Amino acid sequence: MDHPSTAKQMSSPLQQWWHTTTAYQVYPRSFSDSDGDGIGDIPGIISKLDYLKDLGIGVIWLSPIYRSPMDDNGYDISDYRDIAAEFGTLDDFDQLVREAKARDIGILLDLVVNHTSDEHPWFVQSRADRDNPYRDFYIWRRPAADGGPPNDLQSSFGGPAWTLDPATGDYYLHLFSRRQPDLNWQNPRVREEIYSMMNWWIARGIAGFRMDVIDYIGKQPDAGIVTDGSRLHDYLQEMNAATFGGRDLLTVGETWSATPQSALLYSGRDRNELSMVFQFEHVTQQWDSVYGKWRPKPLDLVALKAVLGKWQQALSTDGWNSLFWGNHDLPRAVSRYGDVTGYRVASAKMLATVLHLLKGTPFVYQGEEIGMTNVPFTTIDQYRDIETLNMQRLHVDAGLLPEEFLKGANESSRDNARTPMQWSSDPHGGFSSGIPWIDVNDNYTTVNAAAAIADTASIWHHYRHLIGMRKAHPVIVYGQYRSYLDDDPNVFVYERQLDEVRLVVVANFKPLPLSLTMPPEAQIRGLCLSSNYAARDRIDATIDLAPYEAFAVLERR
Ligand code: TEU
Repeated sequence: MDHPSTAKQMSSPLQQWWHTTTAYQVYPRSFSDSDGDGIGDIPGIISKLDYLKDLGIGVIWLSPIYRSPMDDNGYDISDYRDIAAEFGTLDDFDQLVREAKARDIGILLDLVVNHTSDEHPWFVQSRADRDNPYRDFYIWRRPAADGGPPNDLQSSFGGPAWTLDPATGDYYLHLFSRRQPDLNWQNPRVREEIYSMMNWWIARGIAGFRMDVIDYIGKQPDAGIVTDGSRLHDYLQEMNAATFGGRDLLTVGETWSATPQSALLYSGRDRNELSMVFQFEHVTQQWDSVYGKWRPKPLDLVALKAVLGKWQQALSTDGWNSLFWGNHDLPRAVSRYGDVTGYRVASAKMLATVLHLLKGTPFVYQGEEIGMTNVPFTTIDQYRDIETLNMQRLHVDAGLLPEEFLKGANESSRDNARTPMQWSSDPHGGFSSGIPWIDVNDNYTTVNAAAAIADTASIWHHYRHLIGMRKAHPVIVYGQYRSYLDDDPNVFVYERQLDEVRLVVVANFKPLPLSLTMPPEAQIRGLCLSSNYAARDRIDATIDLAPYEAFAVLERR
């Protein structure tokens, strides 16, 4: 096979520290509780930094830790410049930044600036009267002629995105819960306040930001436009110039609406916007067209490969990909894409292999590295998530049987990702000495970090190995992507190539042994870089794969 030798074009001219790093998402409420109140906290995170250092992590994304009434677990902020009491203090935070830095780990804050809490002083002022100087910090509209909401925009958590406020008789916009009023980004004072707050955190030594629903900030509610509003990219360029631009920070935007084309606008090298975005096409393509994630379709590997491959190609010479299977809003990766009944360990390792050898920055969601699974809650009372509880009410009111909703929630509720981190086989998985705010998954007695570290064949050691390989092999970071056997519904086969080095990755997505005929270009001999069964150092014309087997062979010409 004749590969175009375009090394210059492929080894990105602007190498960044976050190209070789692996990120880890901490959901503070569920990570580690130091004081026994059942809620994770910052001292708890500090106590686990060595664990993350051992895993090889270079940066931690913290879900929100700011002061908040916790209507949406901190994605509703009432004070951007303070820490929620249950998580600790600003001193704790400064100590976290220092201790992480001492281990070469950066801290990313979650920037939630599409909306605030309704308890934020800006909103308290804003709702007080029409002439208040803060009125225009939020989005207020007169009722429609019939007294109803100004238009039919819907909240992500169900129901209208407008709520009537009795104080002035106007409606305010909230694209999430009614306790999360949307900020008015068209108001320059709002933008100045946000930028000044960002600089305040940057001065405390953070490594960057994950930006919550950042594709919403250009919204044009009167036109029914939520994502990709006409001024979205102007705002991001303005933000970049006013805050993190030129400071070597990592910025990653959460953009459910992103396409490969818009991803280049966000992360293109001459755009001065963000380092990268989280794109969700591989997630949403598995949702039902009517019931969305509450009725997910069975995994379609051909479609999944097509989406991942499309993003690899589209951002191959400009822009940058993020890589992830899970986060705090998504089901557990091994439950969604793997097999937790017979092949939890093999399939979790297979998924990690496929993801970590792609081009982009991998994000590991807490617990993924030990193969934590969805939680089989048996009653709705065990759920805590506002989205799940709202949706349950709406669906059951509309006639769905509660047990049917529960089935969907078992597969798709955000709480699957939010049960406490399983550290050991101690009570409550070693997460807390008190009663956790949400039930621990019963499988903590076998699925836990202590057991995983003690077993060199564990999922944890596999992650650690892959994270280390990324630092050692530029082909993983910068190699050109090419796929094979695109129409095969069982296996994912791809190649990465950089200069004289080639890496071929083979992964069986099925709980069955398979015999595979490999195209001549994918047959190579070299070094086994990763495997979840016996090591392999060659790919011949035919190969037999074990259930969920995945391996990678590196060849140097
Ligand atoms: O999520 C954005 C978002 O659109 C989610 O509501 C998503 O559609 C849903 O969770 C998918 O199941 C971000 C945060 O990640 C999420 O935790 C927050 O609740 C939300 O913004 C509001 O801040």
